Amino acid sequence: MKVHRNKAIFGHIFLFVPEKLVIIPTYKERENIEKMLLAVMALEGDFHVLVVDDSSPDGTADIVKACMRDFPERMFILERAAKDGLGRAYISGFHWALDRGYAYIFEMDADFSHNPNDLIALYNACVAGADMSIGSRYVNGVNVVNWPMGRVLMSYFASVYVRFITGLKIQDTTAGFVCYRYKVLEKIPLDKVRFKGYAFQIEMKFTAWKYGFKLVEVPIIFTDRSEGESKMSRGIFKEALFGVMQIKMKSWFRKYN
Ligand SMILES: Nc1nc2c(ncn2[C@@H]2O[C@H](COP(=O)(O)OP(=O)(O)OP(=O)(O)O)[C@@H](O)[C@H]2O)c(=O)[nH]1
Ligand SMILES: [Mg+2]
Repeated sequence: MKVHRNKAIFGHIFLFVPEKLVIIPTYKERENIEKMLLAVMALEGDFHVLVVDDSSPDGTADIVKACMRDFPERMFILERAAKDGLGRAYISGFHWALDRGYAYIFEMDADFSHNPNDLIALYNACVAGADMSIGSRYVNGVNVVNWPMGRVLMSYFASVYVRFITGLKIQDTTAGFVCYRYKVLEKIPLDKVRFKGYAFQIEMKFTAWKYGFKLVEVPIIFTDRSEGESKMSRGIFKEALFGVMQIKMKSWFRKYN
């Protein structure tokens, strides 16, 4: 059942339609997920969580389901049959969130690179007028902890490159810590989004910007994962490198209205 936002606003008053949903995609996050879920549950402001797990072979989903017993109204899981990339996981999560009428929909990694306490700052930025707020590593210098210098430089210059090609006026174009207002995800044709990794993050920001939505960066400190293994791959990097040009070229033939 699709709950339209105007109905949802009505619902806030009469039916208590929930407001904030944090989507956390997981693949093999056994070491992190329980701690992360509890950190979000402990925040002020009744955040809900949807974990989108791609059948992690390490039992991540079982840990989530055990936690869900303690928070049946605020914690949910969407299980997908196979590992299919973070972009696709988010798209399924977005549909789930739109169907339920959440007003603010967040993206966040499971590995504590994003500090769950910063969800509140992202939320506040949207309440203050942003349509999409972005937890940004590069808005006040470079705020990345524990990444090797090579990876910091690569990520920083990737952002410079993306700005150059796309014209997007965002410092951290590949950021994956985001809050969308409902209307942004409702507007973007989600089934046309086809990238899976960093290019997915770029495409979402670029498309939101092209539709005229207001993007605001919120400074955050990003910390490298200390538990679990990295899923960063050459494929994801290549997708971003060439994907940016595709995103730009496709925009010449696309109408944003
Ligand atoms: N559902 C799903 N989640 C994924 C997939 N790939 C990565 N993730 C999750 O997406 C988030 C970001 O992935 P990371 O592996 O942390 O990627 P990264 O931050 O670029 O690199 P590292 O922190 O070095 O691993 C984490 O919560 C992952 O568990 C996937 O194919 N499917
Ligand atoms: Mg990570």
